[in-house]
Amino acid sequence: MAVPDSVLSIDVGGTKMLAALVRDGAVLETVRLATPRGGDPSAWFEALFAEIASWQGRYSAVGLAVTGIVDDGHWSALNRRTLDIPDRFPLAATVARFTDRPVFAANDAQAAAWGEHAFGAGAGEDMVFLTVSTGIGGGIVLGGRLFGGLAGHFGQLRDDDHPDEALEDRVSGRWLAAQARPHRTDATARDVFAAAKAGEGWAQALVRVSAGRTALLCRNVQLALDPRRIVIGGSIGLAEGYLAAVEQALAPVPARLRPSLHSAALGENAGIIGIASLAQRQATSRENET
Ligand code: ADP
Ligand code: BMX
Repeated sequence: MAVPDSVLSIDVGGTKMLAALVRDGAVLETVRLATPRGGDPSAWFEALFAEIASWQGRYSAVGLAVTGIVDDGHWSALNRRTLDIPDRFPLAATVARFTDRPVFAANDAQAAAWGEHAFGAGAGEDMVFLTVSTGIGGGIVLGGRLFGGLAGHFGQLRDDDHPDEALEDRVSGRWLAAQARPHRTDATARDVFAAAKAGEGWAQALVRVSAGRTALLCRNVQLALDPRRIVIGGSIGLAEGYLAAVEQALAPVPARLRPSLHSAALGENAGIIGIASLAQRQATSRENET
């Protein structure tokens, strides 16, 4: 039987899980579920694999792009508010129970950085990817190399004024939703953008503050790594008006210091496309070793 050339990609964020069949940087099929945000992650994957049972036999490898840090196939949260994962959860081994294909796992934003570098707005150049989503994640690709480990976890930055609070807790979707509560009960970040578009001043002010903080982060990233491009993704980063607000906040910055910002060309698929490429590469190098 011919070996299928697609990869099963699974992206687990703090808000949503996306599963997809990906071939050569193109998404063939997708399934979306809300991230359960509680209980045993084994049950999340069991439910997800039940949902995509009909895809069995159509993929040669499995790629997992997850919020949090992955060390030797073990998954942990850096910020439990973004997603509360049991410490050193055996991610790769758990998913291997549901498939006979090789499994490769990485951080979601690092995978998305690779996707945008290879197939999207990174255009093969030195770049930093930022996702503004449930939290804030990031990935760095310099000289064609994707940095792993903690590299790019810009949402975890702290400063003197907020030593106990990660930057993402004052910028991301969770923050926008929490700040919206006095104005509208049960508001989501998406509702904030809808209200801003409808001309509501409180919502416009929240988007401006969040975008201003993202702009400052981009300015600092530029000084640290001097990438040719900073690519912005995530549902907040891609929401109407957000990138323009970040650009506006950067307008007074001297030209030599100002980053070149681009919207993620792969949109919400950056992570699943990136992890497919990384998983395929890993599977091929293992085959060559044997
Ligand atoms: P994840 O963090 O799971 O990767 P997202 O990138 O979709 O997922 O980010 C989730 C955050 O984005 C949530 O705060 C959600 O309310 C918000 N969000 C989702 N869709 C939109 C939208 N169309 N416009 C603005 N915000 C959105
Ligand atoms: C947090 C951190 C990162 C992740 C980023 C974006 C956890 C659980 N996650 O900074 O590893 O890349 O959020 O994640 O500590 P998302 O869910 O917002 O896409």
